[in-house]
Amino acid sequence: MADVTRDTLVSTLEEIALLLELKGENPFKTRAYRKGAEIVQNFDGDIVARAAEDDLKGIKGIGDALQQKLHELASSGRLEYYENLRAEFPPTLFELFELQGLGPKKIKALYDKLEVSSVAELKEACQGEEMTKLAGFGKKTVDKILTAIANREKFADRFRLGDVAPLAETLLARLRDHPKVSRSAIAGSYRRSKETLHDLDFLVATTDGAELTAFFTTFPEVHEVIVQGETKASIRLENGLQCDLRAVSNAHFPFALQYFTGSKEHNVELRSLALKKGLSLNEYDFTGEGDLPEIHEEEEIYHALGLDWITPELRENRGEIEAAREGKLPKLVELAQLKGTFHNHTTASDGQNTLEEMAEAAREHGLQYLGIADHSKSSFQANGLDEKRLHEQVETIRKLNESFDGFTLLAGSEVDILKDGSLDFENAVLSQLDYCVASVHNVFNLPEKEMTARLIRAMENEHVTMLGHLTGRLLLRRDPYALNMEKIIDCAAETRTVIELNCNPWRLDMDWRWWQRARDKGVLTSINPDAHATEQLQFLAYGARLAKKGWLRQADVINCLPLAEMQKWLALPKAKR
Ligand code: DGT
Ligand code: CA
Ligand code: CA
Ligand code: ZN
Repeated sequence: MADVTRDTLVSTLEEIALLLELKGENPFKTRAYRKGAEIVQNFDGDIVARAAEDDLKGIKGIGDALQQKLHELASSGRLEYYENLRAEFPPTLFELFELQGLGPKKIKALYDKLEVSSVAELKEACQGEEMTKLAGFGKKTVDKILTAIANREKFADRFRLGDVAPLAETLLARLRDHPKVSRSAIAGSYRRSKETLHDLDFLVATTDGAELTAFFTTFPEVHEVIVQGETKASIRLENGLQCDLRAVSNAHFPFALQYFTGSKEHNVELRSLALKKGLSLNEYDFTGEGDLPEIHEEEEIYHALGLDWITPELRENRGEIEAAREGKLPKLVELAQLKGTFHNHTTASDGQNTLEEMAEAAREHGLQYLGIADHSKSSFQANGLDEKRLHEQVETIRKLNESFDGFTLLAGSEVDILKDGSLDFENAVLSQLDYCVASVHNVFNLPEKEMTARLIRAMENEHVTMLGHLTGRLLLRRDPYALNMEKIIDCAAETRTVIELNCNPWRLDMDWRWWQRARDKGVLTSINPDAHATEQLQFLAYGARLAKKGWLRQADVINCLPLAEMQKWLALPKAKR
């Protein structure tokens, strides 16, 4: 069954409303769906579970017809009414729904007045004259649409690490379990934990390449076989992701693993280093005059070149080879070293699980503490808490803590950074909390100077423990807002403000390329899942991978501190941290 979340319910109802509107249905009907979407979005409780159990009676604004549809969707993962409705429109119309900044009203105007029903048609319309004749489509709007289309093209054929990882591991396990496979791996950008990937590079050691490529091309997820040979196959999956398989002998496996892990830039450096030692390195072997090193494992290739083994995450030719030669590679942080996390949501704002459920899940994860940082009042779209509700939540947390043994909830807030850099709560309110995450959730389009000043002002507040999702980027969807990163990092170092490493696969923000610099200036990080549901605590694994990619060590990550030390650290004034 498809994974139904609150978002699924909300976006399905909203889409139904829009499709009914496009059909010219009675406005009362469309309004009922739109209102329903809003109620589901803001419902205080596990609306998905209640819908699945057909327990929606008495929720104001959700009538019988909507109840029945929400139940069907939540319990089966499908909604026949919605599927039939969609089938009445050209499938390309739904591309428009994915475009950043194109709301229902505009889609309706484009569809009704200009008969635009695909991104290609929209682009054409933007480049012509007709668009400017439409009300609400001034030059600014048209430019925005063109940017969104350009982004869509730029991001085509790429996938977010977290979106493909579960499937990648499933496919790998299938290869690993094949009786004729002795070793297997996913190399390429996946092994290097890049935040987005073009394709997956599977590798197997086997005596029967042809059998393995045949096996691979008959996986049920295959949409299209691109090539299939004796040692190599490429497939495209139903979700559009390309997967390559290379079958090699057990003796060649370490070389192939090294080569196909990349990066290309890292490999170029490595090969030139090998040449200086009279060795030629390729994807199969070392070749050269005289005695050749005997290689069974990938790490022995590095050792043969006088290097320490380099974690795949670091293989980007950003100083790792030199560090490996000098024995100066950092001991990188590991997932298992995380003792707690700070940025998590509950049903009090836009999360899907209650405080108790989140606490239980964190304990099951083996965490000693879980920080609750629900949204603040200005994030009304996320049902942000006002001072009164925040105060009640803090009281509830303190009470719950009395019932726990060996586990603690921390009371925080993800407080909005307002346009001028002031915060959504007064200091008197913030000082009641254990910590505070400060984030930008609106007015993303400030010029660089103003946006930088806005964040600096927030960091200068004594109560701001850390900045949340620093640049606001949504991978493959929305670019970061304009920031002077050097200044931000300097200010974080001076004010002792932590910069979060947000592990949501859509964010992975701050970008890994900046961490080395931040770390060298003494900036600390907190690896935070920004969990809006219990299962999203799993995002910590992506955070750990990206932290490695940023050269971070255990000491750079505050949530590696055990609870008691963490509390001592939080009790210090910022300047002493
Ligand atoms: P992407 O774009 O996310 O798939 O990134 P990669 O790094 O996985 O790139 P991919 O799949 O084209 O190739 C996998 C690895 O194979 C790459 O990281 C390094 C190696 N490789 C591929 N082509 C070349 C090449 O022309 N020269 C060198 N030195 N290495 C290559
Ligand atoms: Ca690749
Ligand atoms: Ca590839
Ligand atoms: Zn946020």
